[in-house]
Parts: sequence; structure tokens; C-alpha cells
Amino acid sequence: MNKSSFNRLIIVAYRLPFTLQQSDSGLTLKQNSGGLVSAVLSMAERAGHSTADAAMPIHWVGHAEPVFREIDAAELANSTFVAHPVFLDEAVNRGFYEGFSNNLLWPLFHYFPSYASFQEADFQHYQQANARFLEELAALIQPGDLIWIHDFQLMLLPELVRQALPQCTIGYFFHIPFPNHEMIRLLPRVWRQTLLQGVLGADVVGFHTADYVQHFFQSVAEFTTFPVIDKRVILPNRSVVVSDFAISVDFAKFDSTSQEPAVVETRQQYQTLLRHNQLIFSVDRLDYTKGISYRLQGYELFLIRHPEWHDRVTFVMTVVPSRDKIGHYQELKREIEETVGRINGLFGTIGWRPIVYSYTSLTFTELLALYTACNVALITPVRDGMNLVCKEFIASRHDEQGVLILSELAGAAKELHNALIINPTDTQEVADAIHQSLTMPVQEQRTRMRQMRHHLQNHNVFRWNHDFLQAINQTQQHRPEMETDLSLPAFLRSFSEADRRLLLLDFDGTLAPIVDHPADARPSPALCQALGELAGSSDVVVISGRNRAFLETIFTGIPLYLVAEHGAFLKKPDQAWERLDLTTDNWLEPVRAVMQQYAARTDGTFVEEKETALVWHYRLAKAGDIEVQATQLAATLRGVGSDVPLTVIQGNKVVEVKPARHSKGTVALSLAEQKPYTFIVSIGDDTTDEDMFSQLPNWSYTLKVGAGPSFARYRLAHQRDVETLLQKLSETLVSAS
Ligand code: GDG
Repeated sequence: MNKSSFNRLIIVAYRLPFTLQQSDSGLTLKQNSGGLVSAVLSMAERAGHSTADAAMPIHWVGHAEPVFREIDAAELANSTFVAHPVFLDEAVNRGFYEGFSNNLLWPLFHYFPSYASFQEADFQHYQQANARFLEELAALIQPGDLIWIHDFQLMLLPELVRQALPQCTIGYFFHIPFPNHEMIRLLPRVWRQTLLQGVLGADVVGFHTADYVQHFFQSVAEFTTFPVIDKRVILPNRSVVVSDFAISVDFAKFDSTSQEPAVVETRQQYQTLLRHNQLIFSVDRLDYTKGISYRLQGYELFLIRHPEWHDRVTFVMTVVPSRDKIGHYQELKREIEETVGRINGLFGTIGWRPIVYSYTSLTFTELLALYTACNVALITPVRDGMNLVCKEFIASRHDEQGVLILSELAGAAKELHNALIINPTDTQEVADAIHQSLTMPVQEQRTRMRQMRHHLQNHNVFRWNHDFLQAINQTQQHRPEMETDLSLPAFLRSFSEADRRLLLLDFDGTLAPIVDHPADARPSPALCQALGELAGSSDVVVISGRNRAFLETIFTGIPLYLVAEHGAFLKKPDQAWERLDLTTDNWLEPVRAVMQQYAARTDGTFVEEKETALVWHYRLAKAGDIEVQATQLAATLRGVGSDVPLTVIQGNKVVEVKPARHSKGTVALSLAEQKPYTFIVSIGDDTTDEDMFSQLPNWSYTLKVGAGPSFARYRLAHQRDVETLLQKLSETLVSAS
């Protein structure tokens, strides 16, 4: 497996992969059934075989029953695996797991909205339980760990972890279908927003199929303000990769174990017991999503239509106990048992039972014996995220015999094209497929089986694991070229078609990254080059709060317009500075006195005197309440008496006071009106840039860099995206010439 740049892999899932059972010899660990458990444990087993990874066991954080408290921690760890039990208060667990997870999310996400129960108390328990998982994780995480969170019970956890540990690497995989956004719309607004935002705490979000990815994007578009670009959701300060990763099985393990003597022996016993009849097999957890009732109806119709098969075929149907404390599950169990009884009563004879039904779980050997004994695997869910049973059946068929009948509503149907794909509610289609399977020539069985086996050999659980972890690695190594909700082609076209263009660009946080010491801020050489090229055919204005000398030094030799001190001074290319603001200076003294008091009181802060503004800087201050001080100072300054109106700006680690007559907005507007521009773009990251965004004509392109509310029409995620954007504009000029 590929853990490459990460220290430890920490799996977080609702359950630990074991339950404890009381036996004569005391408490013993028993492996749970279920798709996720099978997939992840096979990863852990294989990891244990390689020396490098053996030193690095997989950690698994999951809920455990109180009886686990009696187990010594040492017993929960071996060379491949360390279990970290999460204990939940019983009432919380009931509301969280049985309530919100199984009575709401599960039915809703499997398109059973009428089974969904919307209870505020359950939502609160869901939040509390996710927070409990965070507590357990927070105590465990070390720098360099990769946290891989699983499934719909923990949708809030990625964002909780992100808030607590912003730098950590988080993957999230969703094992059930992600439905169309109209299902998500059924959730109360706060719930759906909290859930979506919760998931978006991850760096990579994975689903089984491309359809589920599209559905997720639809929901993001409908219920959040975040844009989606190139399989990424763009958040204010980072982005989330969302992609499909089809979970699979340990092909080699099923292939080889199916030939072991114990399996062969059990298979022969079954075949003898069932009089060497043709066998149809199914196994699923008790669940209304698995289409068990429709399956029975399909089989019944087959028996009605094909009496020639009576006595020659047996349907072995195993239902594994699951969630049977919930009402819908109890009803389902009753319905299944009645239908089985009715069909057996109707068609059976003294020597033949058409359906051999059991409500139990099978050992691995029994499971493999049935996968390999049967002629037909009948997998008919009405919704299934993926369905591993059908993949296990194929992987077990070393003999290349047997036919898979598979519902088009299982994720696996997107891959297993050589199955007989049916709609599970169409009982006629199911009956026909059963007949077709039982009469299928061996050669056709072999051709179909071979192709599906070839696919699964290459798309096994290790590939799923590898692809997911690789996607996480890539997010760490390669930042996307650019993150924005702007339609780039339209933007570039509008720029290149315009005959008069105006570019208004803020300096700190826009052209230059924010640095600890303001004097060190510099735009990159590549950005300066792009500005130089653009200035040849456009009016390019750097519009900043910085003083004149600073801007002139930084941009020496580039024919730009420079606007200093938020619009107090303007310098056109090759001309001298003009002072735009003619206000008297008698406001300076009282403002300076207040600022100096703050500077004297708090280490790491100082007052800068510009020609038309006073600025209190606090970037280097360590005081815990420094933002509170900044707000207090701004409030005090707003009350300072002056005979000219003043603007007090609480900006990025600065509080600045200047006469209100000039602002970036007034200057931007007056420049925009000087010529008949047909293209205007303004880009900025700070509150002062909002004046530009709000005053420019509404057809202008206004772009805010980073997070936070804004008047701008578009957003760039990072300062580095400004550089990319300007380079793209200058490339447009080069390719046009
Ligand atoms: C969820 C999604 C998705 C079952 N009975 C026995 C037994 N099993 C094992 C099977 C298989 C697993 O349980 C069932 O996996 P599925 O994928 O079919 O279904 P879910 O449990 O609903 O899993 C599903 C999966 O997550 C993975 O992402 O495919 O769509 O709903 O491995 O072998 N194993 C044994 N005895 C049994 O009686 N030993």
C-alpha cells in the first residue's frame, strides 16, 4: 500500500472492526461483517506482510461497546493494527447512530424518503457524537499523520478536525450513494449546510461512482456559495478535491482461498445436501435497500413460468442480521419470512425446498463455499453504494463458471458490464434473467466471467486504497494552477477584444504576498514581467495604501500608474506625482496621540506616519487580545474630534486613519471615467479595496483575493492566483500579436 509522504494512517469509522463476545474462555474478539470492514482489514492484513509497513500499523478509531473497557489496551494492538475505542453515552449513541444515521441519512440517501425520520434531538446527538470522535482523534494525532474518515455517520468530523488542527491532512470516503440534490433539499437548511460543510473539511472527498460525485457537486452548487471548478470545490482559503474511487475486494485472497481444502469440502457437502441441484445464491445484511422482497417475487415468477425447473433448482438465500431493533427492519424480516414460507408452501415438495433461507451470518469458509457452489449469484439491491458481494463472487470463481445477475441500481453495475444487468423492481426481467442464467452455455459463462475477473484483478481493493491515498498526496504536492470561480475563457476573451483596458491592482496581499515585515513585501519577478507586458497596451494602476517612495522603488522601470496612500497621490507613467487630496493636517495631532498610547502599551506595535495618513501596525504583536485592542482603538479613533471628516480603517493587521475625502474607490472611479474603457478589472484583498469594488461600473470585473464578505463579483482563492491570472492576460496579448 502507498502511504508515501505520511507518517501513520489513521482510519476513523463508526465502528471498530471487532465486537467482543462472551464465551466459555472469556471475552473474545469477533470480526464484524460489512463492506468497509472487509476492505480496510484486507489492507491491514496485506500491510502486515511488508516489513516497511509492519513497523507502521494502521490505527483505527471507532465506537466500541462499554464491555471494551474491560479489555487491556495491549489486546487491542498487534503488528498491523491498533484499535482506539470511542465510548459514547448510550442516549447519544442511540440518537446519533440509530436515529440520525440509520433512520434519516441511510433511508434518505438510498432514496427512501418516506422512511426518513427528521428529529432535532437526533441531529444534536449526531453533532455530539462527531465531537466525541474528534476528542479521541485529537489525543492521537501527530504531525504528518493522514486521517482517513469513513462514511455517513461521520459527515461532520472532517470540518471538526480541520477547525481543531488546520494543517492536518484529511481524506473522507462515502460508502453509500450520494443522492440527487432534491433528496438533500428535504433536510432542514441548517442540517444540510452543516453536513455539506462538514464533509468539505477534508482535502479529498471520495465516492464510489462518477454519478455520486456529480450529485455532490449539484448539492454544493445548490446549498452553498462555493464554486466548483475542475472536480474541486473552491473554499475561501483552500480547495477540496472530489472524485470517484470504486471500492473493491482483495481479488487474490478470494481467488486462492476459494480453492483451499476446507472450502472445497464444505462446497461438496452443500452440493450433496442440495441433491446437486442448480443453485442460486444471495447474501446480504437485512436491509430494505437490498431488494430482497422483489428478488423473491422474481424467483416466484420464474417458478410459475418455468415448471420444468421445479425440483432442479434451489435458491439459497442468506440474510445477515442487521439493525433489527429498528421498526422498518423488523417489518422487513417478517415480510421476507412470510414470503419464503408462502413460496416454499406453494411450490415445495417432500423432497424439494425451492428456497433454503437462513437468518444468520456465515463463516468465511461457508461464504466462499456458497460463492463457488452456486450457478447464479442473484444481487438485486434497489440502491447500493457499490455492493461487494457481487465482486467477491466473481473473485472466488477461479473456475470461470457461474453467472452474475446484478441490479442496475448498485454502484458495481457501472463496472461489471458482463453481468446480466436487470432492474430489480421488474420481476419479469428478474425471472427472465434467472432463466437465461440457468440455461447459459458454459462458454458464454466463461467469456463473461473472464472479463469481469480481469477487471477486478486490476481494480482490486489495493488499487482503491492506492488511488485514494495518491489523490491525497497530489493535493499536498501540486497546488492547482489557479483557483477561482471566474469563467476564464470569457474573461480572457473580453480582455483581448477590448480596445481600451484598465487594470486596478492592490499591492499587499494582491500583487505581493503578505510578509512579517511590510518593508520586505515584493511582487515576484514573473509578476513584474507580466505587469510590464500588460502596461504596453493597457492602463495598469497599482493602487495601494503604501507611500509614494515605496511604490516608486518597487516598480522602477515599469510604465505603471501608481496611486499611493489610498488615493492621496497619483503618478501617471513618466509624469511627476500629483497630490489629489488637499485637506489640512490639523487632524493629525489628536489621532497620533491616541495611536502612540496604544503603541507604548503593547509590544510589537508601532505608528507609521504617512504623508496623509497615520497607521498603527500590529502584525508582530504577540498579545492574545491584540484583535480586541485593534477594535477598541478603531472605535476610539472614530470618536476623535476633527474639523475634517476622517476615515478609520481596520485592515489587515493595521488600523489606519486618513481624511475621508479620498479613497481607493474615488480614485478608481475617476480613473475609470477618464477614458472610454471597454474592459476594467480590479483586484484586491483588503477592506480598502471594497471601495473600488463598490464604486466601479457594475460591468467591471471585480475580484476579491481570499476569504471574507465582499462587494466583488468574483473570487481568487490565493495571492498566487493573481500572478497566474495576470500571466494569462499577458499571454493573451502575445498570442494576439
Ligand atoms: C456498505 C455499502 C458498499 C456479508 N455477510 C456475511 C459477510 N458479509 C460481508 C460480505 C461483504 C460485506 O459483508 C457486505 O458488503 P456490501 O458492499 O455488499 O454491503 P454493506 O455492508 O451495505 O456496505 C455498500 C460497502 O459499504 C463498501 O463501501 O459496497 O454499498 O452499503 O464483504 O462478504 N461476511 C461473512 N459472513 C457473512 O455472513 N464472513
